Parts: sequence; C-alpha cells; structure tokens
Amino acid sequence: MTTGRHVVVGTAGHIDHGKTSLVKALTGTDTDRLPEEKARGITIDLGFAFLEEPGGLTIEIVDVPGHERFVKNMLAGVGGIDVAMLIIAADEGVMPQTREHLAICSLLHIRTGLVVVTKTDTVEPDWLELVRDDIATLVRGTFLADAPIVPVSAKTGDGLPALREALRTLAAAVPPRSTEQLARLPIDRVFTIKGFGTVVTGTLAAGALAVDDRVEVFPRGLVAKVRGLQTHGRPVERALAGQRTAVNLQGLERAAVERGDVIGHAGTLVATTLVDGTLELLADAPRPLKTRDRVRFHAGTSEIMARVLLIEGHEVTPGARALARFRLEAPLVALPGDRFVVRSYSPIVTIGGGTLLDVDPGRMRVRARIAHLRTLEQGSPEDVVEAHVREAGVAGVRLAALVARVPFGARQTRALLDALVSAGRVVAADREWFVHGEAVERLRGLITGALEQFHRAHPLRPGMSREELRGRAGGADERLFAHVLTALGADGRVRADRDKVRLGTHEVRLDAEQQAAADRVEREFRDAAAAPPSPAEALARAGVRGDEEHELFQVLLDARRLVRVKESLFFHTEALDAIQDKVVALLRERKEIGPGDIKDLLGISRKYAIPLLEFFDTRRVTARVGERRVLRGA
Ligand SMILES: Nc1nc2c(ncn2[C@@H]2O[C@H](COP(=O)(O)OP(=O)(O)O)[C@@H](O)[C@H]2O)c(=O)[nH]1
Ligand SMILES: [Mg+2]
Repeated sequence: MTTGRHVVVGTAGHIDHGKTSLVKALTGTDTDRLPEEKARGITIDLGFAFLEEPGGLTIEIVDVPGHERFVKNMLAGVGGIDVAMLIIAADEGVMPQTREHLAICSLLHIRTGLVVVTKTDTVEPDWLELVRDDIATLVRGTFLADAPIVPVSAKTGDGLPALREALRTLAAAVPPRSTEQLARLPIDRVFTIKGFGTVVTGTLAAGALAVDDRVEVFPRGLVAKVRGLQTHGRPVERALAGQRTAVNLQGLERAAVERGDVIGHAGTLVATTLVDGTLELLADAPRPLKTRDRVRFHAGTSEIMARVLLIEGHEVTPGARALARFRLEAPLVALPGDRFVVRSYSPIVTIGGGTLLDVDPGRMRVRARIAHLRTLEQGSPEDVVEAHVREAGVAGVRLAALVARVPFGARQTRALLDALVSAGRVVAADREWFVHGEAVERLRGLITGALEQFHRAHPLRPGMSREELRGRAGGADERLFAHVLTALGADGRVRADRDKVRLGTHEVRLDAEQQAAADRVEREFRDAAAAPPSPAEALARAGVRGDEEHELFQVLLDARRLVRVKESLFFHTEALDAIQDKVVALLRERKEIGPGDIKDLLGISRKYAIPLLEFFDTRRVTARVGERRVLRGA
C-alpha cells in the first residue's frame, strides 16, 4: 500500500486579517466551529481543514487564532507544522501578532512558508505595493526572506488558484519525516464521539501509530488501546509522522486527558521537570532574561510555567544566545532536538526559544555540564549516545531509558551502541544494559582500592563481604559489579570465596604472639567441650580483650576451628563432632529423645541442650516431632 504524502500548513497572522476566511475559501471548511467563535466572529481555538491535491498529496491546514490572548492556542497548533502561511490583510498591513507569529514560527524552526496578502479587494494597487515593501522589511533575515508573496481576496476569489499552486509547490518540496523515532502525538484536542468514546487529535510528530497498538497518555501514565485511527476524516490502519491524526482510545475517560499530553507507545517516553537546552532571546525582547525569571515554556502542545536557570552567567540580553536549564512546574514529555518557545510571565509576550538538548540531566559540575551540552548540540549521533552512557557512570544505562532521551529511535540507538561496543568505548553488561568503558575502569579501580584498604585495616580477615565491597565501589549495579568481578577473577587479581572477596595476593598470616593467643582461645573451647565459654570469656582467659567480633576469634571461625551454633554460642569443631556422635548413638538406641535426655547424656544445662538440638535439626541430623527428636532418615 502506498500512503500519499501529507504536509501540514499552519496559518499565522494578526486577528481579523482574514485567516479563517481564507481557509474557508480554499477548502470550503469553516474552521470556527465553537459556538462562541461563531457568536463573536473570532477564532479562539485551533481549526482544521484539508486540501486533496493530485498525486496523493494531502495538504492539511491548521488555522490558528490571531488574538493576542490566544497565542497559547496558536502555539499548540503551530508546533507540528511543515509550512507557515503568514497572512496579512492588505488594508492593515503588518501588525503586532504578525510579528509575534512570525517570531514564533522562526523560533520553532519551521523551514518553509509563504506570505499571503489578503483582502486585496479593499485596497488600491499602489497601496498594495506599500504593503509589499513593509513585508520585505518584516521578513528580511527570516526563513520567509525568499518566500513567495501571494495577493488574494477571499471575498472575490482573486488569486486563490495561484495561492493553491504556490502551496502545492511548497508542500511537494517538504522532505518526508522519518518514522524511525519513537511515536509521539502531542494532543491538541480531546473530545468524545457517541458510541466510540474518547478521541484525541494532533499532528503525529514522529514515528507511526497503528490500530490495536498499546499506547500511553504521557505524563499521566494511563494506558489504552488504539481502537481506531483517522487522518483527514478517513479511517486508516496506520498513521505516520507528519499526519494530522485522530486517535480513538479504548478504555479511557475523556476527563483523563488534556491538551499538552502526549500519546506514545506504552512505556517508551519519559516525563521530566528539568530540561537543558539552548536559549535564544529575540532581538526585540523587552528586557534581558535573568536567571530565576519565571517564564511560560511551550513545547509540543503544552504550556508549562518554569524558572530559567542560566548555565553560564546570570543574564541573556536581547538577541543573544545561552545555555539554559528550565525547572518546570509540571512534567514535560519531550525529546532532545524539540524546539520550544518562551514567553514572559507578564506581560505575556514571546521573548525567545531554543532547542532541547538534555531532557533528563544528571548531576554534574558546571564545566562538565557545558562540555556535555556542547557534545549533545554539536556531536555526531555516536558522540551523543556515548556522552549519555558516560554520564550514567558506573550505574550504566538501560537501552529503553536511553532511547527515551535521544532523538534517534530504538533501532538506530541500538546500532550506535553496538558500534561503540565494537570500538571498545562502551561495555555491554548485558543486551539491554550499557556502561562506559571509563566507568568500568573506574569500577575496577574502586574494587581493588577498596580491597587493598580493607586488607590493610583487617589483615587477619580472609576477605571483604561482597555486598560491603559493592557498597564501597559506589553501589554499582549488581550485574555490572558481577561482570567486573568475574573479569578481575579471570586474571587472578581478585578471588571470591563464597561471600568473601579478597585480592589474589592476600593471605591471612598470624605473628607468633597472635598465633599463641589464637591457640589459647581454641584450647579454651576444646577443653570446655559441651559447655563452652562465651567468646569474651575465652578471649579474656587468653589475655585478649574483645568479643566474637575480635579478629583473632574471626580467624578461628574462618578456619572452621570454631562453629557458631546459635547467636553468640560457639563450640569447638571437634567437640561438636563428638557430641553429634553421642546423640546419634543414643537415638539409635532409644529411637527418640527429649531435651532432658541430652542434658543427662552430656551433663549440661538447658542453655546448651536446646540450641544443640536445634543445630542438629538444621544440620539435618535430627528431625523434630513435637517436643522430641528422632534420627532423620532413620
Ligand atoms: N473584504 C474582504 N473581507 C474579508 C476578506 N477576508 C476576510 N474578510 C473579513 O475580515 C474579517 C475577519 O476575517 P477572519 O477570517 O475571521 O479573520 P481571522 O481573525 O484572521 O481569522 C471578517 O469580517 C471577514 O469577512 C477579504 O478577502 N476581503
Ligand atoms: Mg480566525
């Protein structure tokens, strides 16, 4: 199936300059559909119409309000457009929202467009020439500098065929959008259709959506199924990037969704309240923008209050550029590369805009952050992916999380990572988890450093507990930690014995004095047999102050000369074996015994008898039957 081309044209221009009338004259559709719009004769919200051209080209038109109070709605509509149609009434000429809308289109990096001088029936030809001069001045240095200027009258129909021809030519030259990126539909309208339920519309900014897809309303986290899709009034199986799309969502209340939300595939996009990007202040902005100023941040179809935090310096002057961070007062769903527009809090005027570079900035010092942002701005896709993996440090980054913060889509991101892995710059901890080579090196250093330090502080300990070591190594992800430990084990630098990790070179060595003390402690336990002393007592008698945590005591435990039977009750290993033999012999004779029998057998108190029986239960020598024990497996 060949899908025809779709190009979205957005109107722009001052109120009452004839935008809506022109769209109606071109398409036959009256886009002022709200009762209030009809009553007041002005456009308040976005309107939609389309033109079908030969060769499968569909020109979709978004008609925006011109009134300064509704620039917010204009911004929601103009975000996804390919071609700007700046409309100027011949009788009034260039007016404030003519300038503001042109500035907004420039800030959003709309690449192409035309200027329409309408209401030509109201003026004389010489006047029209003056208006043309004004327009030439207006568009100088903007993306419309070389754009056609088309005179029309919506009233008489004069110039309409030429306008349609000009639109067709521009539309045909718009490059098709890639469908590789994550699907994103910034919602500009929500309504219900009887019998169908909730429908949302928007310009599909990237990717593709298909009927039956499992989608999510971001940032709300509501998941729904695509029951139906329409593009310009016709049901389709699949909608592609660049198309005006209506999505019928199954299992979602109308009230749960709003303009500004974004539809994407479930689990793919992320919401953020902190973004870094470039910021350009318009040359005619009324004053400099200072760090901590409160602004209105517009991206996609959303408007969010935000504080500007300039990354370098404290102020941007009109006409200047800077790197800026925005602390948003509500979550934004966006990707790097998205353009945004900034309007001042009061008076509400457009003052600038820019490009998002990082939608999930991590903690970094200013100098490093600037370098990082420069890479994101100017680097190759491979550089960008590497920068994010590097920034993730020893924690590494999951593929899905990375895809949600780079503008490349899943397939290309995977390919870029594979290239980085082949080049030895990135390590794949597994198929979905990536760590920068420098972080792996750092982790190796952290692990061996922590072990060296541990051995120096505790020369008598056989090794460090694995979890403690992982904590000392920056709390690295378990899989990555295991990966690095295995690599260190392979070249013999580190050895792991059960839960204990040590350097390959480490050995526990007691000096003569320590050895003598350890022997004395061991003797205390061997001699006491079935009624052992507490660790502190045994140590004290051997002339050492301390308890079971004392390293000499630990050496005996690690060497398995002593065995822990319960909390702080320890037996000599030989004594324990002898006791076990006696218990087993008694059980062979009596078949079952109680705690009293073992007390008598060994001449010990309950204090030792009960823990011993429980210990033999856990050793699976005995089994418990009520209050009594039998031989297991007998
Ligand atoms: N004479 C004349 N009036 C027009 C023309 N186009 C629009 N108008 C009138 O100008 C007014 C504003 O038009 P509208 O399309 O609502 O302007 P918008 O606010 O830019 O959408 C309406 O009264 C229209 O009838 C035109 O080509 N010639
Ligand atoms: Mg209008």
